[in-house]
Amino acid sequence: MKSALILGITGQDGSYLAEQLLAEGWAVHGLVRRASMFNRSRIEHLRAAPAPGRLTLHYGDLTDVTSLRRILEKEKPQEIYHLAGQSHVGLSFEIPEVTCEENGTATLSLLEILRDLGYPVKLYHAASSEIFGAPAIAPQNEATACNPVNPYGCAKAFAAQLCRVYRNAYGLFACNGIAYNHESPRRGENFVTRKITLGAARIKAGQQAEIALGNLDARRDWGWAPEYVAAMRLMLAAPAADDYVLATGLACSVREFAAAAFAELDLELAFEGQGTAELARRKDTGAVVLRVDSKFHRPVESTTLVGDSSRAKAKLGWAARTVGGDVARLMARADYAALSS
Ligand code: F7E
Repeated sequence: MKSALILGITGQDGSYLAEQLLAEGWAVHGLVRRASMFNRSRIEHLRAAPAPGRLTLHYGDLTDVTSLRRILEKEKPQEIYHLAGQSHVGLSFEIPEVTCEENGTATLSLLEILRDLGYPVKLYHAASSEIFGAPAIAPQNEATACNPVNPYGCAKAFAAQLCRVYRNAYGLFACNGIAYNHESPRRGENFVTRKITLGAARIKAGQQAEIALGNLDARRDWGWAPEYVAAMRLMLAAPAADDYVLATGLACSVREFAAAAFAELDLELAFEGQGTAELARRKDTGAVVLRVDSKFHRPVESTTLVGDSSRAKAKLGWAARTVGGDVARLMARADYAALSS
């Protein structure tokens, strides 16, 4: 039986990936942190239902190198998907050291383990569009220079470059998925898309009165997470290891994303900062006001992040199909359906 290890199995991408691998009969191993409260809601259904493959969870931690080495030596997975770490860009300004330890140094430790492993293994590393930060060109591709503007982007750039070094120096099959934002109803609630769609669903259900956000004009290239997870698998199935930009190629603003989500639930939306007369008119018609709170602003904002996935299209036959507003509509519908069931 083929087997894979997923670091970050309890996250959005890890849970979709585990589903896909188990459905194809793979044995799946996942690393989980011990915590006083379980954080396994995204994979609970996989643990409960008998899967065609086999799911085994191991206690461990990305920063506990010895435990990671033991799991790898014992289970000998053919594929490793490294999706774990501190994933919140805004928070990386508050906890830069943990962010760099988990996203940077821990990746180096993993590469060192793989270098000594003694059997061939394939590694997918979840790099990020944040390595480009404030890029000189748009759209970005695999050759675009790194220019991170936050601790998260710095750590990801460090780790992505080390994957390239280990690929070139030791022939390790290590791939970087330079993924742009990818979302789903399993997205954490402190990312802007989910904050919006869950907020809209709760407002519709009468459980919440308003949503407070940060920079409404920030633009992101938003895609659909299960499609990005499929790309990870294609990267490891390719004849040679390489880096790939995974993106839709289209960006929309937070404001536009919110408008699409609210319209999907037939809610009228008014933006704070809209001309006073227009705001008053909209409030009179019962529109929900989207408030701006400076506590959600970042010290520096990444700019013009939009990706060119031509290489993934040419070499893997992969292209994103679900884009921006479609993502907002799917998420809003799913969040409302879950609340009303
Ligand atoms: O912010 C703006 C915020 O936190 C998106 C991670 O998966 O994608 C993700 O990072 C934009 C930013 O995602 C709020 O300033 C406005 O411009 O949802 P986000 P992110 O920072 O783009 C990349 C590719 C990754 O690799 C990361 O791991 O939305 N924004 N108002 C807000 N953002 C948040 N979180 N909350 C707000 O209230």
